[in-house]
Amino acid sequence: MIQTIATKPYLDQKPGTSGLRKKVPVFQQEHYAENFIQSIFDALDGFKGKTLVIGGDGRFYNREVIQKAIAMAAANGFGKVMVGQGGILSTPAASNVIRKYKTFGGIILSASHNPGGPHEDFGIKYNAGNGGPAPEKLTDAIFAKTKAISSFKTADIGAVDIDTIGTVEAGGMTVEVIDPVADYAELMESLFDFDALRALFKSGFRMRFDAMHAVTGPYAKEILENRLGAPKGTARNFIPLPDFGGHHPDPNLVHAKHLYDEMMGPDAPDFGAASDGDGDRNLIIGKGIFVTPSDSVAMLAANAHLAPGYKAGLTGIARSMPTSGAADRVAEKLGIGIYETPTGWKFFGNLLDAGMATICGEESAGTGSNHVREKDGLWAVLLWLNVLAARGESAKQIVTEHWAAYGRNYYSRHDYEEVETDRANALIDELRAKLGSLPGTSVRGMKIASADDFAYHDPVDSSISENQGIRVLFEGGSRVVFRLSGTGTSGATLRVYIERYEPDKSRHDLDTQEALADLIAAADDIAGIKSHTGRAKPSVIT
Ligand code: VG1
Ligand code: CO
Repeated sequence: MIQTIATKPYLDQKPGTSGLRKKVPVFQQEHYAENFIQSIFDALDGFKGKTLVIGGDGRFYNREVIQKAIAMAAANGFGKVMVGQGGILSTPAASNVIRKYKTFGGIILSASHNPGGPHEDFGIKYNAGNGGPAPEKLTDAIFAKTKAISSFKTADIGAVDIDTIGTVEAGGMTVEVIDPVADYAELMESLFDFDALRALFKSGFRMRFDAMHAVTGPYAKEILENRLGAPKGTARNFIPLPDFGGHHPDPNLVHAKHLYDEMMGPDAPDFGAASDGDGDRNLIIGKGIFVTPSDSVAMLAANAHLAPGYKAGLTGIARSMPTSGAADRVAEKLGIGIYETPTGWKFFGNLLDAGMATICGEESAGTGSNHVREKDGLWAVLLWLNVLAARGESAKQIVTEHWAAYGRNYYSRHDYEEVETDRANALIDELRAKLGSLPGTSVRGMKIASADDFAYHDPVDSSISENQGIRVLFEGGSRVVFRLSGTGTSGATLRVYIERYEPDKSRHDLDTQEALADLIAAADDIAGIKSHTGRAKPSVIT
């Protein structure tokens, strides 16, 4: 049954910020997916007879690759695979299954917030036994294997039924099809005060959760409506579709604008939220107020002790470098550690495993904790609900009180998508070349205090990750950060992150773009964004 099939390397299989992401037609090339999966296995040791978790966000091509992965796992000697029914497992749910059943690791098929469909995006990533994304050392090893691969192993077992819960034998290996929601719902129930949340909904609290036709639909239905008694219709767009209904499953102010508009409208529900393609991101909008992801991390950290799972307090907070410093002020007040990592959840794993951080967050709508080793969209929503229930206040009150206590970090990210790669690289190269000469100079009346290319020294394993984003820091604490996306699949995406701290309570209700106008102009002066990209304005502002 086991076959060894000759193949040729593809040279473009370098994992990015979160796994390998390419257009579906790229993945459909002969042996393209097989090469990458075999390279994952070739970079690992000691999995013979062990269990592999396989699941995905249900996007186009998910089922096909799941079948390939099952057959290859059998041929490579895994003893068992656990696969989500219908091929579905949200990224945080997969992380939980890996941890709960102490499996060897897992393969997650997703391109996350990127669109899906025959001409859109697909992705594959590997998560290790701690439930977290493969660290850089491993992704580098996988990439090296992809460049040298000459054959892969698969088993001729035909299509395995992944739609019926239960256990079957295939190719000398056990395949267990599991309920994708049950273990995750149980975990959430162990962390949050479900009685208080049921009482909240019973009291007439209204919420809207937009699953964006992506993977969190079944999770939100089960948890919010079935277990917590939220009215039917609370979860919207809850059926996962292979093309996400033709939309970007990216919960931001552009792609979830309908939700924003509803939350700002006269008949807004009390609370609005959305999640992305694979369920690890969250968008939080209170009635009449949008909560910036960077603020959300800080506010959740400041209030987490109100939820049963965190009543002992936090050991530390970690945030990615471009994420605003709002969380730093909370850590300072709590007297706990604060860690600044490069972009991408894989950098939080060591801190979480070592017990140095309890809550982590990224400005890109990613928040999570030590309950799994991925960011977790629904978890963030439930923690917000638990805080609202415990404090008996509205989201707007909580946000404004937080700003009053800690000051407000005005924050925005400007994305220039699908820029020609050469032009984007030229911008970064030029910027890098002049970093040394920037400190001490002034732009738009603001003096630059320092400028560098962020390098991370992991305090747990001492590894060093360089060139993780260019920071220009001004006197007084404002900053602009520039980096190129590592998740896009066509051209280059330039991300510009802009932040200004405002301690003065009487200046906490400015429009964000206006509050940052000088810095936005300065970013262009410093990096020549318009001239390099040829764009007059960003494609997406969040
Ligand atoms: C983006 C975000 C980053 C996030 C990554 C994966 O990466 O900026 O914070 O961890 O996506 O998120 P990049 O390299 O494009 O900036 V997900 O929800 O797409 O797995
Ligand atoms: Co995601």
